[in-house]
Amino acid sequence: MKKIFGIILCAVMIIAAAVPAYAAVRSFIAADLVDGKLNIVVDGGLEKLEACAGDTVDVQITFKKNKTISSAKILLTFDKNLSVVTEKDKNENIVPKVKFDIDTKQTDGSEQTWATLYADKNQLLLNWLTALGEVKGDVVYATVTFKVSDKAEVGKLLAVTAEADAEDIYDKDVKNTAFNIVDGGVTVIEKTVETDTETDNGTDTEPGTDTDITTDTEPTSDTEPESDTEPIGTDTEPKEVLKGDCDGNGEVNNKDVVTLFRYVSGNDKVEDESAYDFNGDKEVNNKDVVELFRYVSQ
Ligand SMILES: [Ca+2]
Ligand SMILES: [Ca+2]
Repeated sequence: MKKIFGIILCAVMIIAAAVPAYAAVRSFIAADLVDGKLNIVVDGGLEKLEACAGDTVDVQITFKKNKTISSAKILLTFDKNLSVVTEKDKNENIVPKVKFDIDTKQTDGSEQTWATLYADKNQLLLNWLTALGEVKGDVVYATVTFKVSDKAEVGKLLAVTAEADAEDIYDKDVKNTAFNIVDGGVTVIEKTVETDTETDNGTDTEPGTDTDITTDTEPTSDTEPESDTEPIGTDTEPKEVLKGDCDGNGEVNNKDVVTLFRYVSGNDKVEDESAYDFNGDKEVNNKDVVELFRYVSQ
């Protein structure tokens, strides 16, 4: 019996040694899912996610109890002791290291993804939609790679919280999907190899900011790219606006879909968004992207 236990223990240790370098350790801590809703779960919320100061750690956002979903725009706010790792994309642009894992086998290739990092605000905006398809079942939405500050205090929970606007979480019929958010985060653990450098220099204290769980705030209003010009043409003369012609070249085509998608994902600034509200509900969001995409696909 003891021998079998020993073998199992060895196997567990071998598996543990085989996990990637960030060596996230997970153990069940709580369950906080709500029935009848899409549950947007940040790693560390249901299972403890642990990492050492100075390590990188992958934080997954998963959809649980998902019946069907076609759009999800999620704003993450993370503790100041966390920073999003960046990398170069194909065009040598520095981009946040985000992998949208959502099951593309279920969609028809019409998905769009975008991640915008607001490093000064410790926020990351993730946007995904599929214009024609849908994704069913429990899936990983995205994986974000964070670096834990070298000065992060052992034992501290570095919170990663999520927010979403009701208008951006919807199904194939562009009907809003009720959702519940389970916030998460990374718990800082002691390094296994002791060093003498662990002096408490007290520069990393963030009183109260790392445990705030905010799910009910309006994410879009404060995450819109700050333009220094009036965003809406309140003082402009009424002029003929071609709905959906987001790049203003007089035609409505795929390029406008891309322009609009980038805009709602926080990537671009725009002076006049009157052409962007394609469905005319006085808001510019993922629904306009979908409707515009369907329009140009006809
Ligand atoms: Ca155009
Ligand atoms: Ca609209």
